[in-house]
Amino acid sequence: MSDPRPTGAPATTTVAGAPVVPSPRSAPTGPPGPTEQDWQRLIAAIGHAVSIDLVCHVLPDGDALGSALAAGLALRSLGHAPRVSFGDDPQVVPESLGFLPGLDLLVPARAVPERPELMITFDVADPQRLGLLRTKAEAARLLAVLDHHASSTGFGGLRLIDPAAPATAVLVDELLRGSACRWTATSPCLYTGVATDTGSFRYAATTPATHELAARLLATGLRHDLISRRLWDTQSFGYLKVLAAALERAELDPAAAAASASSGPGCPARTCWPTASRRRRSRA
Ligand SMILES: [Mn+2]
Repeated sequence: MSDPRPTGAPATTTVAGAPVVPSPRSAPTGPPGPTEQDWQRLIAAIGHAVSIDLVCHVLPDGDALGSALAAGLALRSLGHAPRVSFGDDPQVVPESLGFLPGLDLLVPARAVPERPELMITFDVADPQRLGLLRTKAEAARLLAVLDHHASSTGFGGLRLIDPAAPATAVLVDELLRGSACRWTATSPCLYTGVATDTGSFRYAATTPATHELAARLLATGLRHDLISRRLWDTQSFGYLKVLAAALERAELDPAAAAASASSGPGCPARTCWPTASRRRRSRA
C-alpha cells in the first residue's frame, strides 16, 4: 500500500464531504504516541504483505472489534484480502455489535495461519488477551500492536501505542488517514469504537479532537442514533429480569457512601451494590 496519509501541511481536501481535521490522536499532555517512522514502517509492512491477519482481544467490545473490522474493510478496499479474528471458541460476536459492517471478514482462530506473515492486534494490552491466537501471534513474522492502553505489556515487534488516545479506533483512523479506503463503509466501525471507549463521549479522555473525529464520521451519513440505540439501549428481556432482581437486592454500603461523598464534585453521595446470583444470571 502506498502511504495513505498526507505529509507536510494539513490536508484541505474533503472525504465524503467532510473537512479533514487535525489528528484526534494528539493530546495536550501525556506520553508521545507512535512516531511517523512507526507509521511508515507499518504502512510499508502492509504494502509488502501477501497475508494479513487483523486480531482483536477475546470477548471483544466495540473498540476492539470495530477497530479490527474498520482496518479490514479499509485494507480490502485497497486490494488486500485480510482476515479478522479473535481467539474465542466458540467465537461469539456480541449481539450489540451484530450490525457492524465487515463481519464477513471474520474467520475462526483456527483459520489464522500457524505462522502469520503480518499480524496486527487491536486493543490488546496483553498477549493473554489473544486467547487461542496467542501462540500464532508469538510466531508471526511481524507482530504489530495498535493500542491505547497504558498498561500495554510491551509485546510485539512494532508497537504503535498511544495511551493518550481515547480508543484504539482513533489509531486506526490515524493509519487510514488520507487513504483511498471507503469511509462510508468504515465509519460505523470507527464510530462504534470511539463511542464505546469514551462512554458515549462522557469520559475524561474525550478531547475536542475526539469530537472532531466523530463529526467527520457523522458526515459520512452514518446513523449514530441507531448505533447508540443498539449499543446501549437494546437489551434482552432476560437481562432486564436479572437487572430487576439485582436492584431488588441492592444494599447501601455506608463506607463506600462516605468515600464517594468525599471524592469531589459531581460524584454521587450514595453508593449501592446491586447483586445477582450466578444461578439467577444463568437463567436469563
Ligand atoms: Mn479500547
